[in-house]
Amino acid sequence: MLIKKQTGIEIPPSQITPEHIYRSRRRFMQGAAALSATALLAACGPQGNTAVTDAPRGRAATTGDEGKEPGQVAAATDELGDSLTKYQDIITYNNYYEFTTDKQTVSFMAADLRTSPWQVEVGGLVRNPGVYDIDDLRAQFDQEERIYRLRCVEAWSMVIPWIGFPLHKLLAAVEPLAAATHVRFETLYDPEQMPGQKSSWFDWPYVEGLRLDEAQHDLTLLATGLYGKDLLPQNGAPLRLVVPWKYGFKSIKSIVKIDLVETQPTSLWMASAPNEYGFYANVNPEAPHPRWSQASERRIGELGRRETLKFNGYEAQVASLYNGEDLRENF
Ligand SMILES: Nc1nc2c(c(=O)[nH]1)N[C@H]1C(S)=C(S)[C@@H](COP(=O)(O)O)O[C@H]1N2
Ligand SMILES: [Mo]
Repeated sequence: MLIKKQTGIEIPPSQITPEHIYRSRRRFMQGAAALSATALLAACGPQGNTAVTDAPRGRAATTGDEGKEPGQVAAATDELGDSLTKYQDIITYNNYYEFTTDKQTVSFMAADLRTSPWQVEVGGLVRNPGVYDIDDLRAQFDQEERIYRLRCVEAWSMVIPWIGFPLHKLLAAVEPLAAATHVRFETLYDPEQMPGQKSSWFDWPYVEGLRLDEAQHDLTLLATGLYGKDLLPQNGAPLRLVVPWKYGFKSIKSIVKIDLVETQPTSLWMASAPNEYGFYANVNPEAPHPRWSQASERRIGELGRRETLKFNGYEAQVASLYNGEDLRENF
């Protein structure tokens, strides 16, 4: 296996937007429009249902370029003015234990993961269970760009321009039953393709969960791409969750199953180290991990450290989800 550190051509974020020639990214303009709203993080209410009966709009055009260059993005910073992390860093510094625990080797190990065809089973306590082809998900739900901070519990962070659609749109389409209180997500289980799953250190497949109101929050995204391109395997292709106010491990990759359930799901991390990883995992600088502080973080691409923000900087949007709850107790 080839293990070498990649050193791509570095493009300053400030140059990405204007100079790049627009390359047939379907719905890019809608994405840009959605971005200006989400970049300001204004009112984050549900935006209405997208019915299953919507006419398919055809397959997303891919760039046909599996190379290591970023595609078009709509802004060079997040809403706090922080620069986007370089594409090269986002695709070469990864956590994906199904392949390896070595962050700089994941991209090589995961390169051949078959991400097409791909189906996602959505069921459990819903009125309209269904099996969705990834192409249908892309076609049925408008793909928008969302620039989010990603904060790993290991205390490094990035700013990533995702492409995807809010989970609440898919939930509205399947219609959760009144008894549903939580959403449970599962990653592909395929030890032949994912050699890390042969390790008995973890109880595979990777599982994560959200409370239903968290899952329905407009910030909660199902991502299909980043930097204007389809996701690469190392980032969780073809479909991964992104919950920007929680530690990165909640943002489960390569999802094959989404279930509405009536009890709090036990995640892979809760099962493997219950004293270290809780269900909520909201970013909280005042609640240290048992083995290290969470007060500051290392932004990939920057020197030095920066202070960690409560709820990863999304406090205004999400604090009301936890009114009256003990955030240190619900770690
Ligand atoms: N299936 C699966 N999802 C996963 C992980 C994993 O090991 N397996 N790692 C998590 C962790 S710890 C982080 S920080 C993020 C990293 O996402 P990135 O590699 O796209 O930056 O993915 C999360 N999702
Ligand atoms: Mo992480």
